[in-house]
Amino acid sequence: MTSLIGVTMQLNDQTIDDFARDGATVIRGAFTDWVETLRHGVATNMAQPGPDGKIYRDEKTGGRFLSDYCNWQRIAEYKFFIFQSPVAYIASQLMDTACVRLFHEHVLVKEAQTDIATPWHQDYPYYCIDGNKTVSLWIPLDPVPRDRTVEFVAGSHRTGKYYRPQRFNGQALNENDGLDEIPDIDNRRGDFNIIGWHLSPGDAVAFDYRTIHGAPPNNSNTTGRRAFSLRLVGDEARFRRVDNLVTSPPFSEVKLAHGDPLQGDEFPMLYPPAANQDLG
Ligand SMILES: O=C(O)CCC(=O)C(=O)O
Repeated sequence: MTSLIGVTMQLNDQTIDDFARDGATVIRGAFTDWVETLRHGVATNMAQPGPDGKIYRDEKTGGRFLSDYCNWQRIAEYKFFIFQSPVAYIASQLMDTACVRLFHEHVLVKEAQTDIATPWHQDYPYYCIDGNKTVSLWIPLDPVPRDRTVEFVAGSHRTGKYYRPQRFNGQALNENDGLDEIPDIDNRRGDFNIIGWHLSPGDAVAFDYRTIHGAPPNNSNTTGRRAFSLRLVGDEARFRRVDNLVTSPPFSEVKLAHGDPLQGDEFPMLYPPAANQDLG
């Protein structure tokens, strides 16, 4: 499978500036044509979660929160989207990079009546990479009103501060990582510049891996909240492996050493298209 040369979508300067300043921005209608494809992929993913997939349950209603990642090589629709949509070109503009590489995809589904919040966190300290050029594109596959959408602390990507990663059930990923716990943002919302947007299926929210973000429960009685979140990196991304520290995703099979440029089958080059690998 190769990228279509010329699959492009030009962002306006305001969007790029907002991303640089706030560490998060919204891109309306970027992937409307891809919603059905991604919904099919997510249905397969829900039916057959991968080895790292986690399902959290709302004990009262039975509503499920599925969090799963690194399935793009086995789910054809994810692969098709990653290689054929304008997503990598959009990422190159946001990160201002000549090259865009795949890190992984992460799928987060909150069924209707799932009273489970996604805790505030930064993605960067969970990851096995170093690099300043990073972007996730969080693409909702259902309508998401403002009070159920993913939210961001504007500017938190520029502080140089990283907080202790915790699993979505509240357990620390690594007890002794030397990092501080994230502040209690929910009880001090007025102290932070919190931004977020109501979204339609196929919109995208782009954010830097360092930006603090979280998401409320899905308290809708009828509508699920499916999201496909694609993690991309730009030039200079390097593999980071710190002894005795667990990362998420674990990428335990990857043969790279600490400090190696990110490369290999798990992390294909997506942009420019000519540099794209043929993954058959
Ligand atoms: O979808 C969610 O609930 C949270 C999204 C998130 O944390 C992410 O994409 O990094």
